[in-house]
Amino acid sequence: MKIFQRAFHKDFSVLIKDHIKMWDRFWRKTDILINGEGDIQQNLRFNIYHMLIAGNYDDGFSSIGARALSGEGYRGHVFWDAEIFLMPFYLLNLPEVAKNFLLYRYKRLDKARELVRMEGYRGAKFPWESASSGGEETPSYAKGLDGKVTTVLPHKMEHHITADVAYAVYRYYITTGDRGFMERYGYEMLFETARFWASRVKYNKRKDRYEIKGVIGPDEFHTGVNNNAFTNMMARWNLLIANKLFNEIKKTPSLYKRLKVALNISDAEAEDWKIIGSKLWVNIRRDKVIEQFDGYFKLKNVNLKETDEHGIYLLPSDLKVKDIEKTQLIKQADVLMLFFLLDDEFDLETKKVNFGFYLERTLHKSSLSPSIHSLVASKIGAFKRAYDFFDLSLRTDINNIYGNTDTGIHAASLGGTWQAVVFGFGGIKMNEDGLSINPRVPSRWKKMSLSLLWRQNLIKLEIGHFTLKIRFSSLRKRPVKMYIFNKPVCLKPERTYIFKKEVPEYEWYHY
Ligand code: IFM
Repeated sequence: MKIFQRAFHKDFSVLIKDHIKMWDRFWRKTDILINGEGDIQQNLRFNIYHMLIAGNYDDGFSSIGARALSGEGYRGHVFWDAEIFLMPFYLLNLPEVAKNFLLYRYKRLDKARELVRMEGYRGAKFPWESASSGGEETPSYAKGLDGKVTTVLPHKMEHHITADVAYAVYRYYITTGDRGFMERYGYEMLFETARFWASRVKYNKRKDRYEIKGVIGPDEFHTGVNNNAFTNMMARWNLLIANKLFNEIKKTPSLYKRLKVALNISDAEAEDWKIIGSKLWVNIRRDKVIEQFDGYFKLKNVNLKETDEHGIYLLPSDLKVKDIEKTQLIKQADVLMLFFLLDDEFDLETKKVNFGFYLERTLHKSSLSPSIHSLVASKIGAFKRAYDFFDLSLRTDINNIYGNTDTGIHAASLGGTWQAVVFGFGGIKMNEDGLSINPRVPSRWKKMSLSLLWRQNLIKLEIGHFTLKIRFSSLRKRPVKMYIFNKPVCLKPERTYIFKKEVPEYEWYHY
């Protein structure tokens, strides 16, 4: 309000000058320069522009809805799209906005506590679709693939959102190093979400393992499934990180005492998080294929053949929409999401085998799917696929790929596409012990240049096929540890370093 009042009293010529200056600053911070083909640069800027106009810092009053600021689709509701798909763009460019995403959730933590109490669980559980109050806003009906309105159950079952928010909290912490945030909000969010999972699991005595029954994973074609691998692995991560952090804060007795008392957590409860997390069940076949949920392998395997003009598999004409759930066909990346979020927990072979397996079964009926496929394809060296999926994701709204851009921009695909460029092609990874950069620039591009903020260091990168030029400025003037082309290095501020990559790895892996 104050900003508006001040603006009203200013001369237009001053306002326009400030406006241009501000946009200039935004673009200098966030632009990615591509020396490459066609309209890629323009389309990427279209993506970045839409993220820039939607990003805000309002002390957690709002977050970003599934259609950003451009339309009324999903009634402006906030999904996991915000923390998992969009947030990384802000995190590495405008961390205050990323913090705002998390404050939005924190300010609704009491509501999330109320949600679990109503369902007989403990801790806090975020709603699948969230708006102003923080209550569950998901409608119980939606249009199916055939255009018919049917009842849906994500509000009752799509529980992975709770671990997704927890994951974003920790990602914010390792990227910014913002301990103040953790002490005021972050630990509480991680402990309360772990508590939810600890009450949500069921112990299978006969098999000595914990299970999570009756959920919907990212693939919304299959409802009420047991042990969805993505949900279980994310819950496991949530429980284990909460246990680790709980033990870590013991080194700061005042904080430990304050949180223990405020949240009524005993040491034994935090130990249980570790035990439950370590025994959460995920079925991995001998050939390393991860079963999306219990019984998935027994479902009918449909041999997809025909594709549309974008190379996406078409639903066979003799398959009725109501029968999809009886098949192995999936709506969007589900198991593959694990390689994107929990990369280090899987070896390369597991990633390759699963990519091949699920690629043949995915219909990409959600705009969240192509960018994740691009990212995972980059990780396993399937570069042609990585590029094609990136290109498709990039054009989601410019080319109205899903036919519903009139209801708004697909926000998750904006952020997902950005991540396909920065984390996929740029090979950037935020690890606890340092930033890792292992780029694989597409063969069609000469180079790409970008900058990012890592723990208050502004890092500028120029990435070619064989070289990586890097320079950073820092208020703290301290050297920074990084991993470049998988080798540990310690770089000093205000110096230019050039690293050489020995082998270009174009398209060495084919799918
Ligand atoms: O969050 C997504 C979900 O994964 C698939 N359906 C659309 C939602 C909003 O974009």
